[in-house]
Amino acid sequence: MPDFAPDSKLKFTFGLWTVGNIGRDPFGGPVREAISPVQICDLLGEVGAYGVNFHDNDLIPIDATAQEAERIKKDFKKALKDNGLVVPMATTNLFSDPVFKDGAFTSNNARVRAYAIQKTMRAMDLGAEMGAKIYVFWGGREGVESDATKDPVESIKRFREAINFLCKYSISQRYGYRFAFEAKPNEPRGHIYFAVTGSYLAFIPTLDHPEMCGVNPEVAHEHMAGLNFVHQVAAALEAGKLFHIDLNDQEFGRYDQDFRFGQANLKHAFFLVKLLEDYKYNGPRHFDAHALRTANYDDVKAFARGCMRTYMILREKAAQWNDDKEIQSLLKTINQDDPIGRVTKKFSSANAKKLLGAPLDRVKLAEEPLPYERLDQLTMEVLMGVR
Ligand code: GCO
Ligand code: MN
Ligand code: MN
Repeated sequence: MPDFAPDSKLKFTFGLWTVGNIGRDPFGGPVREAISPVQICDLLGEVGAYGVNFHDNDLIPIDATAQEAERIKKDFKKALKDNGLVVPMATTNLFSDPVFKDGAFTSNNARVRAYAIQKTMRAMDLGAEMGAKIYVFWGGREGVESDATKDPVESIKRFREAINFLCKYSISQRYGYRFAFEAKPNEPRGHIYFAVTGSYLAFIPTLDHPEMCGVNPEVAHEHMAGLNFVHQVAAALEAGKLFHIDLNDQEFGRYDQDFRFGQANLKHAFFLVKLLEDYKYNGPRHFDAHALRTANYDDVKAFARGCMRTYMILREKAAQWNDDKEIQSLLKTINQDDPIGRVTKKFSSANAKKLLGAPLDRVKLAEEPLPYERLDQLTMEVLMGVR
């Protein structure tokens, strides 16, 4: 029996804000004592994580003095080293402070927009200092409760202006960042702009530096919108734009839950892991989740270990599925190749003529077997551990 220990090649990461979450929710205050970035690194080192990510203010409080900031950075760098952790990704907190109550890059106030860009430049400096090469943009407050309050077209233009400016800043500083946009349909705003990953995939080609920009899809966010997350990730992968991924779990139709990876929808989690492994995704696998509000720090460790272990187990299950002779033979039956397929690969008048003359009998075609019941049951049996 394999031990399913976290494999550093899979780059399992956690944010300071994830294992450091103190369990506050809209109905109640904290249930866990806050622990410092150094203590979080120790915890992550203990459970075997590969890296740690942060928002600027997870590491350095927004009101810290320059002296305090220097001390915090020094301690953090030591904690990274002591625990063998790297920082693959950094991001900006553009949502907690009251200044961002009506958005950051899309605020109606030009001075708030300028402050948001300035804060991001400083946070990019901080991320680069810690070695981050991926910079995430999650527009938590970029949205509205009422469309009376902001012009949605103007908001897209404002967001583009900010990103174009920041791409050029990264280039001018030689930071080598790749930007990853994270979509979410709602929470904390009633309606957040760029609601799904596909919205960003359409936005990226309109930027000055599309080659620097990709996406950071999150399981919970697409599930909140009732969408198939695996398909969103597939679209990003196919476009060469999957730069980062936020793994967690979420019941459909509920509040933003940020559950442990695989906790709620095991079958979706399986197909997600299978997709990432089959297509050799090699970016960080970031668990943007937090432990249940009932957890103490021992249970927080169980949560972090559980995220990684579930991924490792599902990876093994995906390999088993790919090696299963019966499953493979069913896949062969289903995926029928035929020389006619070559004709539609490329349009030419000769191919158009060939296709028009091809004897394609719709009644016979509809009779071809599609043993999907059998295939799905075998998949479930792999997952349930009886194969
Ligand atoms: C959320 C988001 C955030 C972002 C983070 C990084 O629902 O709150 O998932 O956790 O991922 O701010 O930008
Ligand atoms: Mn989220
Ligand atoms: Mn996230």
